[in-house]
Amino acid sequence: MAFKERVFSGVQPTGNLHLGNYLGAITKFVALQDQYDCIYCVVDMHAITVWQDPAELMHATREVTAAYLACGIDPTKHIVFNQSQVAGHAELAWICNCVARLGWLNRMTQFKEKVGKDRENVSVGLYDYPALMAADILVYRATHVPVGEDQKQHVELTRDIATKFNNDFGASIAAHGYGDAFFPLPEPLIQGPATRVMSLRDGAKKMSKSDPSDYSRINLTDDADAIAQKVRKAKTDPEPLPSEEKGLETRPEADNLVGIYAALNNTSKATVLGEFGGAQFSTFKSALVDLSVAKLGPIGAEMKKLVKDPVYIDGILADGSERANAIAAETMKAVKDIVGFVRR
Ligand code: AQP
Repeated sequence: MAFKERVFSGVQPTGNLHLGNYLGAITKFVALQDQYDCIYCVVDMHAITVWQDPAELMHATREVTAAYLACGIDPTKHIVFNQSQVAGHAELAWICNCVARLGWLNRMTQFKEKVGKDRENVSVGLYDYPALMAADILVYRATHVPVGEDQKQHVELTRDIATKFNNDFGASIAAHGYGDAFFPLPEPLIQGPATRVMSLRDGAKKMSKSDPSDYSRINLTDDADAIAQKVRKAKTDPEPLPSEEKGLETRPEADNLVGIYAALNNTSKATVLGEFGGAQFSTFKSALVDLSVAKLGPIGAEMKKLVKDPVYIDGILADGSERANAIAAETMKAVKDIVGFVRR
């Protein structure tokens, strides 16, 4: 069955939006606007799977919205909203819970990495995060999901849930006139030289909002001085840059910085090495500072301006939520019929 092409993705309002979120996700969101109908969500229900201070959660929700706008997402042509304003996410998550198998969730590496040895004390919500993410995508019957590499497994789980729903309820789906499949199998869109941006302090660790060291990441709201300091202090090795990509294979920190440069400059690692091969890190880092400040400076400034106007931001989220809800409510009506829930 052919599905209408639609993009869905989201970012958690958990503070410290960073270069990884920007290069791995938000730049992709912006680029896809020309080709698809896009729905971009601030996933505040995902955020509370770990404790969030309520006032900070509200601020962070507005800040992620400001980042979307400052990076160039058009909320009039597309949909920008926060998850908790559309009840369909939670409603469909329950159905996804009942379709997903425990063994599938037990395999999720992000959960294992996040909880470490503290498994008994984390929230049930954190464990169930991927089922809610499946609902986020499926409630819009989205076909494409731009994400960083770390979310690939969750999109694959979404495909498994969609497949099992389509199979389990196949007869009911056909009887209600939806053909042989109600949910599309969404494609993860993970491309380019910075799908997994690493910590500036440790080339083996993902750049992350929750890293205790602020020097591990470049935040979207960092000013030019902070960006320069962080790039200059970024861990490297004593060798000059190689001229070929192969030379980066055993040098994770160098590989990361070259990938960041390439992504910010919209080019490939090979092109960057063509220019900087043989150069010392001091030369390359100066160029990276200039490029980062040129690209991120205007975004940070616009974000700071936008968050000063919460009424404007809340208006964008309210309008987006209304339009998102119209789509989600249609899906939920159909899902209830398919599952066999009596409804008004
Ligand atoms: N380091 C990264 N490189 C590339 N993409 C990344 N993303 C996150 N980190 C990187 C992508 O950004 C989008 C939004 O992420 P999120 O906020 O929903 O969740 P996250 O992956 O848990 O982000 P963090 O920063 O890593 O938070 P913590 O510290 O809580 O673990 C997603 O598409 C993600 O792939």
